[in-house]
Amino acid sequence: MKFYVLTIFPELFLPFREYGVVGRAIQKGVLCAETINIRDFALDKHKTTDDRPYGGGCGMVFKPEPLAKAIAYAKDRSRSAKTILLSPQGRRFNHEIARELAGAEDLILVCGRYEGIDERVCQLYIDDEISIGDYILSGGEIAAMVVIDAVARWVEGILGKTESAEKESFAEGLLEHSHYTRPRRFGEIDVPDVLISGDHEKIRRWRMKSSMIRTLLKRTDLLQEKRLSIDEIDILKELHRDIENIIRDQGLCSADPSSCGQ
Ligand code: 4F9
Repeated sequence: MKFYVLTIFPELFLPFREYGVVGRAIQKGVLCAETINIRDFALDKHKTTDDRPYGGGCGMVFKPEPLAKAIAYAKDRSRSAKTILLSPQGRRFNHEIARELAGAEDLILVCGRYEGIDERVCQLYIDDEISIGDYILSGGEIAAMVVIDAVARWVEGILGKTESAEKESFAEGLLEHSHYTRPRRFGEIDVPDVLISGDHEKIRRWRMKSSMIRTLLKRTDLLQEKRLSIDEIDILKELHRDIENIIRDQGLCSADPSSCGQ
């Protein structure tokens, strides 16, 4: 899969392309992220890429010509590529969109700067707009890195055998279970016994429960949207019983404090 990243700051992508999962994928040749400097397509000797807004007001606007020429150059290199603008006005990026984009051959990512890009470039050249959240960044570059990183994880041959995007958090509609590694005791907290028991079925169920508890506490919305499996419903019922028992015991306590030894 190939990304063409259109930016006035290609240097920002240098370390990003060298390290981690993205760096390894590029080295293996499964992923390509080519930066195209929009400034190279500026028409004047000062290589200007911005101009004052028609109608007045503060801030500058990305000039249409260099941007259009840079997009045309990328399109020439890959005729099937979709052109995506990173913008706070786009559809909100999530793991489903990451998965969808990973199915594309090539993508052209346009990183805006200044107050925005000339509307006519949007109308003529942009196929899709993506936002990574409701805030204004100083440019689309960091958003493009977020998109490339998340999309890359879904591309065949990028994650190792032991890491699988399918099994990751969100793919199954739940948050991931808690993780532990050595030492067995840290900060006076022990690793749960079940994880040392060697009983794979118990471990699987413990992880499922941990995942359900985390999702329930931190992202109830995910749990409400998900179609739960029979096992997952069982775990929720088990948690429900646990909570009811706690409340019942507390109830007894407040009704008759002496019964709790107080
Ligand atoms: C892009 C913000 C994507 C959020 C681009 C200024 C942006 C952004 N998600 N902010 N330029």
